[in-house]
Amino acid sequence: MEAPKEPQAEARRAAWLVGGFIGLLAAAVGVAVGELGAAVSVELGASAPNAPVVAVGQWAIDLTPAWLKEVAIRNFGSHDKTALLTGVYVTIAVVSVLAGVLARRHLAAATGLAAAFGLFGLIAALTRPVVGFGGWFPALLAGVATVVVLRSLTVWSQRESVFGAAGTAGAGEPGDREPGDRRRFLLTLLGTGAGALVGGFGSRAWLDSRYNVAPARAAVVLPEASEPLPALPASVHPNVPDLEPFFTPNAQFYRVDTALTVPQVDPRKWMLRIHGLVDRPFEVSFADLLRMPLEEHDLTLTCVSNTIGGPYCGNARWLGAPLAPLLRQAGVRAGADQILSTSFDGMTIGTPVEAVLDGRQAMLAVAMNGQTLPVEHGFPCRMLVPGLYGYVSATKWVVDLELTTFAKDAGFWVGEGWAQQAPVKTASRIDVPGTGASLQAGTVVVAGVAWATHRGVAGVEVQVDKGPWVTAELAASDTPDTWRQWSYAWHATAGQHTLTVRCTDGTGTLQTPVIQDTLPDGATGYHSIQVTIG
Ligand SMILES: Nc1nc2c(c(=O)[nH]1)N[C@H]1C(S)=C(S)[C@@H](COP(=O)(O)O)O[C@H]1N2
Ligand SMILES: [Mo]
Repeated sequence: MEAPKEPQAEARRAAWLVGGFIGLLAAAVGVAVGELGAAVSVELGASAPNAPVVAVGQWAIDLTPAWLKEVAIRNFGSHDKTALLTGVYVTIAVVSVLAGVLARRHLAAATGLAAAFGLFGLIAALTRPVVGFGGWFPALLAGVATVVVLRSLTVWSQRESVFGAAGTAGAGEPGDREPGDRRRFLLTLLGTGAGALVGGFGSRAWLDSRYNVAPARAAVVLPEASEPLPALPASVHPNVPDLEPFFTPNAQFYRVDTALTVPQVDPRKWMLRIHGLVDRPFEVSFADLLRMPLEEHDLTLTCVSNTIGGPYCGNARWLGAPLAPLLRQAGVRAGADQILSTSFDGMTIGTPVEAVLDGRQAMLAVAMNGQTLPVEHGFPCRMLVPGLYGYVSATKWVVDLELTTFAKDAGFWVGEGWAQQAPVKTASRIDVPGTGASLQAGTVVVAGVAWATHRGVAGVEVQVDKGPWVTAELAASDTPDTWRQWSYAWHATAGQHTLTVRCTDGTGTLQTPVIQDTLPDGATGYHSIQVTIG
């Protein structure tokens, strides 16, 4: 009774092994052909090529509910995109192994599964905000390639001469089959795998080099501002070790967006359209923009997803064209209460017209801290409006400004449950020492930043345990649109201590202690840290 089981079990194992491997191989070919398709579509002139894997990942981002996106941003930080793509690849691998095994018994069903997966990629590509040849063509190609490889390798592997009709691989009698046929089959598997690797990575590399605006960005000659700002006095920064600089270096500046791959916008083709409820719609090219009188402005940018004490806040010196004169040139009609901006990658952001026209320095920025706008931060051009969270004002890779009404369409984030109007809330943060630090008794310098963008910061106070609030020393103020750094020399005594910070904005309003989550319009509450003094 026992003996016949053995070959059967072995056959099953072989079926899983061979089937699973064929499935994986078919998927690898599909992914590689998708990359190749994206590369070819760029050569054929597509402006927004999207390998199907990226389209699926991007689609997943768009489908993710706001709260989950929040969790992802918090837990993965800027690695969220890598994590997501890894998830897509792992899913593809698992499904393809299953399809490969299934194919050995039910080829039609497995074909259906592979086709459905390909269709999924196609739908993901077709529902992107920017749909074009570069989206559907690679997905279609990938789906077809997967199905063809899965079917042909499965059928071939089941030939008597390769692994036998029932998939009985292994030790069989050598006389049964032609060893040459099996060798040819194994070589084909190997060749297909190698081809997928070389083709996939090669296409990706080709795509990255062809579809890459780094050289165009490097070639931009930035004009001077009409009235360049002076260098700031050293007194804007308390000289405390480990406290970040007053201006956040571009490489350290936080990044929050829904773009899985950084949009590559060719400045020679870039056009900004200003239209909608205006008397005189017009378009500006990048060259036009650089010829306008540009201004410099120091501005702190914050994300509504920033939790209390969180890192999604940065300060930079921006250079750009003031936005208000452009709106006046277009002639905003009565009733238009919103600028609905659209980015190259299809993001829509709604900004109150009033905020842009009330005298604050809203701008179309082209440079950040003296460098051409980094690609991740919106090259060639992004919008900035002092005093508003990024999701209602700071459109990166902006290509379109439509004057409209909030009642008609309030843009992407509002559809996700975030508030329509979102002025930056007053916040303060202890950066030094870090929470959990162990320090010596004596003078401990506590320092950090506080912001109440566009209202300015008038005071910062620190509290030790349940003690009285004591005034911290404020560094010099730049403008009300920037954060303000502060420090406090604390006479630390032995034991565990909690330090808390709060600030008062330029209108004299104290930061609220009420704890509120980031959804729907920004977190509130005081930031605290714990330290041990020895
Ligand atoms: N095109 C585009 N622009 C965008 C976003 C986006 O997802 N896509 N995110 C916005 C949000 S939520 C913020 S906080 C800022 C962040 O800008 P940064 O990445 O340069 O720091 O960009 C805004 N502009
Ligand atoms: Mo944001």
